[in-house]
Amino acid sequence: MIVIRIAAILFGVNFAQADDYTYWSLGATTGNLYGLYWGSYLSYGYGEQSCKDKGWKNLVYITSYHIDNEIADLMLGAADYTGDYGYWSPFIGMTDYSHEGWWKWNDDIPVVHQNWGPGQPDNHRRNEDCGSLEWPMNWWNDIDCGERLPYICFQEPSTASRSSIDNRLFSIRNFDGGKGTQELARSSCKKVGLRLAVVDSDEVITKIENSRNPNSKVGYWVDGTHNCLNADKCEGLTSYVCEDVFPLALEPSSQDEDYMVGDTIKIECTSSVVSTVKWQKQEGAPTDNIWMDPLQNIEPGKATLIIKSATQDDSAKYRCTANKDIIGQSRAYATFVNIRVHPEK
Ligand SMILES: [Ca+2]
Ligand SMILES: [Ca+2]
Repeated sequence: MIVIRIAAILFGVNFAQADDYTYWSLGATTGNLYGLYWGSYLSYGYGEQSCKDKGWKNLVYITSYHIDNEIADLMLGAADYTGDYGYWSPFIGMTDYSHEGWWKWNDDIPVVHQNWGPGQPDNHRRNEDCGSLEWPMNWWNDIDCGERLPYICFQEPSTASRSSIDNRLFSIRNFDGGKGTQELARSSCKKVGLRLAVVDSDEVITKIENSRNPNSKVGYWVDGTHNCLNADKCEGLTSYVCEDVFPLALEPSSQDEDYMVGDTIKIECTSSVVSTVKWQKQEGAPTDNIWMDPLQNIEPGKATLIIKSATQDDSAKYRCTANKDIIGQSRAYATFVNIRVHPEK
């Protein structure tokens, strides 16, 4: 029987200088997740690309007044978070550059719901083809696409909150100074580029419970259908559980582990987020933990393991790894495939 375990695991977290500041909020009505980025100001095209590279759908599409309200919540939260209550003008995902005056959201969705500021869009100097949000007015302006601005990314709930349990990563953390509130737990997760774990199924509870020290009697703050786990009362807790917002998924192309000597083996490993992906082969005893780079073809977001004429020496555990950078931290993910090369009969 062929069994492949696809386990995304977290095996390294490096803390480095944050250079991509972000603030997230979950839309109360739509379930969309929004992220405001202000670490590096980008032109419209680079902002759009940055959203996609980070695993978001795109720059935000504000297609209803519900989303206007959710964006207001995001911006109010970001102001509180940064202490900056002044003027912000982040890019949103709309342009009229293909046809002057015909505004569209990036996926060619016509702009029906409108929230323009007074006198906008005015195509000032005949050179304003990209949309921005003007805060705290919370209305839109058309602006030069080459301006460098903060930007708002979004993700719809299908992938924001319902990604496979295998790919969701949770980490239990302790408050620096003893006890803390759920609100402090939320902001502590955000500070390291995570969110307070969203409990939306029993599987999530099982996964978190399996990752805690079984002897621990400590309760944890979470979000979602429960406010805390492992505690009689949700108060005075010293720990909380953070969750990666967009866990990176790695998918090997082949479910086939068994080969014969002389076979050609090609296994692609594809990442759900644009990142550098690479195969490694385990050498020596498993406890030595030595990983070497085998022959492979590396492209953005994908690596293809190539074994041209397999020998029994190629029998080994292989891992496909990728890194995701978020708020100046690098998180490493891996998925494993065991290859067995059998002698000819
Ligand atoms: Ca225009
Ligand atoms: Ca304008």
